[in-house]
Amino acid sequence: MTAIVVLALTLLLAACAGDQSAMHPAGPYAQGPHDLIVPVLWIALGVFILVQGLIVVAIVRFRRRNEDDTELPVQVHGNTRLEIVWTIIPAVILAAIAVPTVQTIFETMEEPDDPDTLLVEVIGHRWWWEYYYPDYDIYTANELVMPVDTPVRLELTAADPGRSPEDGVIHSYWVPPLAGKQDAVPGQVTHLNLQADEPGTYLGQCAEYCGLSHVNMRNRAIAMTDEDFDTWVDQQTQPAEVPEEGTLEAEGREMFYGEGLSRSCAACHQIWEGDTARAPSQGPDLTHLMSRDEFAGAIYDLDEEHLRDWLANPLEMKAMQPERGIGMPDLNLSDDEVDALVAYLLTLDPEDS
Ligand code: HEC
Ligand SMILES: [Cu+2]
Repeated sequence: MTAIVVLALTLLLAACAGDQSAMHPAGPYAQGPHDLIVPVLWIALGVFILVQGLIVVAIVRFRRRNEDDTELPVQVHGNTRLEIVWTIIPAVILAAIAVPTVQTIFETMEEPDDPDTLLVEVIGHRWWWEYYYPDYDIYTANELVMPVDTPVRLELTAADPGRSPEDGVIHSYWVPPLAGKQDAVPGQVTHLNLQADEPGTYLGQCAEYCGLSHVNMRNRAIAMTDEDFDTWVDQQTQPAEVPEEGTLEAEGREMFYGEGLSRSCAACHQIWEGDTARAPSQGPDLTHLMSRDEFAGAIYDLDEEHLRDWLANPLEMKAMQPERGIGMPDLNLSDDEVDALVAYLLTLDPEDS
């Protein structure tokens, strides 16, 4: 018995650990909701103790003491004064909670008036997040890179069948330490404000069940100092470098564009080399892949070993449905092909150039 209680408590507390918790707000748009949750929890605890306490008192005091105990307690059914009291008290409590709640909703939804506000377009896909920074023409995936102490205004939507074969489903954007949740709906634009007070990495998770790999649809917000953010923008706006001819990397690049493969990677992924306009692609933009820390919906560390596994066996790495056009297909690559492709992908690091 004790073991079960300890286990349950541990699991319960584990849910509050780490930095994916709304109970550790790290910016004003999370602070507002947090400052509502805490007093409401205390009020709810008070109501819980009162109601449960009365039940216990009733059970003990009015229990049937023996076979002959037929005496009923005083009946209060239909007592007008009591009815009024226990209607008014909850009504007052709910009204008292509603006023600051509505106020907070308006405050957190309002377009920030800070002229430095960064606009980012977000598209929920099965099962990863795409980011587009219209001011800089930057495409990236799964990591929302943002400057610290500056409001970020997200314009959210979800992939719809018009653009890719994925059929449209609703996702929900949620980075608990920075803001509440907001649905991302195909064919519709919703908004969410975020802001981080301190540089750091804040964990998030898609919060609306969206199919097979919903659980593998994670996300991160990375808040940087203004200086680091400017450097990041500089790097991301550079085209990818083309590897020197005759190298393994160059061979990988050829394959990326379909040479010798059953399907070209470029059909679904963009690696922008500066000679065309940047455009959205069906899968994540890979131009500066290696500037990210993790991949595939932020579930794997982005390193050589995981990339190798991903290309060799994507369907074992993540539950996807390529037969329905969702996720990355298995292209049956040989070891040599994986070697060349991985060598090329590893060059996609703006810090090296
Ligand atoms: C039919 C479209 C399609 C093709 C073809 C395809 N991919 Fe993908 N790829 C995707 C999708 C969709 C994802 C995102 C899957 C997810 O995270 O759920 C992805 C993810 C990736 C990622 C991880 C990116 C990230 O930041 O999460 C890499 C790397 C990658 N693909 C490389 C390749 C390479 C190399 C090829 C060619 C050998 C290739 N892909 C072919 C659709 C495709
Ligand atoms: Cu989702």
